[in-house]
Amino acid sequence: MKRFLIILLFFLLLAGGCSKEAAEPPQVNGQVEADKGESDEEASNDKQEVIEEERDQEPAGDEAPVIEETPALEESPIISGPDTSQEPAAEEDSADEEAVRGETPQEAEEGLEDENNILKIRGLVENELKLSMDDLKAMKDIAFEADFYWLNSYGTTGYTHFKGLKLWDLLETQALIKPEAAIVTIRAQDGYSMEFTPDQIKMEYMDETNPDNKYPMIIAWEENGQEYSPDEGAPYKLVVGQKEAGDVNKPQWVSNIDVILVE
Ligand SMILES: Nc1nc2c(c(=O)[nH]1)N[C@H]1C(S)=C(S)[C@@H](COP(=O)(O)O)O[C@H]1N2
Ligand SMILES: [Mo]
Repeated sequence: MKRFLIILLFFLLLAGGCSKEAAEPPQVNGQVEADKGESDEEASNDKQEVIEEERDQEPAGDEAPVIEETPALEESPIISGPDTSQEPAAEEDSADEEAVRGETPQEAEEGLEDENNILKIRGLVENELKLSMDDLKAMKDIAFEADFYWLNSYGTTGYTHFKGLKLWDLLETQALIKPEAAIVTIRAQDGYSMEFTPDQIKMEYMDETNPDNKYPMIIAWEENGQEYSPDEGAPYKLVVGQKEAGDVNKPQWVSNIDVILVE
């Protein structure tokens, strides 16, 4: 009997070893990411690329160096896809975050109102701001309007006309950004976010088809002559040109901005 059991065990081990080998295919750098349902096929595909870029810490441009240990240095913004760790339930979730970010009781109270159409600027600034679209429109001296060229990760290109405000001027002259500020996170209502250093916000961007043109990074409220409708989320979009020819800039455009957080 004992002998029989030993033989049985032996065969079981043998069988187990084989099936394990068969069950584990070679590693193919698992790149199956859930498609979060963008309307066009191309967009959902390049969102996948964005997620991969984040995983690899690889900048979007061809020539930019791979940044391994230290994200958020000069060259490339940190691209993050929708942050699924912050799900579920957007509303409860933002309440949580506000608690974490240490708002005053008064602000927490205000959080009960519908602030969906309000652009918030918080963190390392002298003036934390809550701006309506009318507030933005009134800041005529820092307004900017132009056709912005875009390139996405599929190589599709185009121009979109935007009207908005120069983000650096907004931070510097209205929010009064503090000198120790190191990272500015532009976060959308769906959790999509981009981080930039102050220098990346301050710098001028270009357009590979009009290399002499200079574009500031802007917060737009109007696209191709139409104001964003608050029914479709917070009516503000971050728009940025290219750092250099080939720079894949479109994924950096953050729609439906909820908050600009300075840290
Ligand atoms: N809030 C938010 N902004 C976003 C995204 C997103 O998923 N959520 N996707 C980005 C990507 S990958 C692209 S290509 C562009 C698409 O811009 P469009 O929606 O105007 O075509 O938006 C970017 N901004
Ligand atoms: Mo995209």
